[in-house]
Amino acid sequence: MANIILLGPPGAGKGTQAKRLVDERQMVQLSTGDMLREAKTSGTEMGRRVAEVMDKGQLVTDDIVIGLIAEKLAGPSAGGFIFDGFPRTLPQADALAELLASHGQTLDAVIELVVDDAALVGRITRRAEETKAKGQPVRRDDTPEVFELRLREFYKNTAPLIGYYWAKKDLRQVDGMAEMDTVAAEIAKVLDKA
Ligand code: B4P
Repeated sequence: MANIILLGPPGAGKGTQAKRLVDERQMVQLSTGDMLREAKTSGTEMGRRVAEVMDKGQLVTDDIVIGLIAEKLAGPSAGGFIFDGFPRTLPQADALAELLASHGQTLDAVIELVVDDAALVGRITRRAEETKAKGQPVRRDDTPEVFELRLREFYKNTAPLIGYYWAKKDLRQVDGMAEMDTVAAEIAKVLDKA
């Protein structure tokens, strides 16, 4: 059993790889993006505030996101937790360390998916086009304009976590530019050593 973080810019493939780990290793995916999208549709005051922030490409406040994760950590962890899109700020990283310790758990690896900016924009544009072609609602933050802001938030608030986990010797880098199966195989190698 291993608890891991998938770290990387928006569109790096965190959600894509987390879903494979759920199927292949019975791990539990904790995606703050999915939790927040669910909150958006809840019709509550919190959901309305979350929608406003996400649709502008900004980060939701730490207290809301940490609260969502704290609730899930009390549940079953099966093959281990995959933190997908969490933490995204240094206070979130500190909160995660405390939460794991309070449940007698450890963090086994932080996997950074490395993808260049041009490829990220291409993926998000493609996702929006494919979703539209299927007649499904397109994510409001999957426009080139909002994506630009999400990327800026990443470099400002989330990229410092790379150095933070590097210093703790937890960071493992995986080439996220490769095909999905190749990325999955590289992640599997990290997990097998964790
Ligand atoms: P998220 O839901 O986490 O989403 P994401 O950044 O878009 O990306 P992900 O990396 O999961 O990309 P995916 O696999 O889908 O965040 C959305 C928003 O929620 C944030 O902007 C923020 O507002 C809020 N939020 C979430 N967590 C928060 C937190 N902790 N604190 C504060 N706010 C928070 O892949 C994208 C596309 O690429 C897909 O179409 C996929 O098919 C394709 N793809 C994936 N891997 C590929 C590969 N190897 N090659 C080619 N294409 C690939």
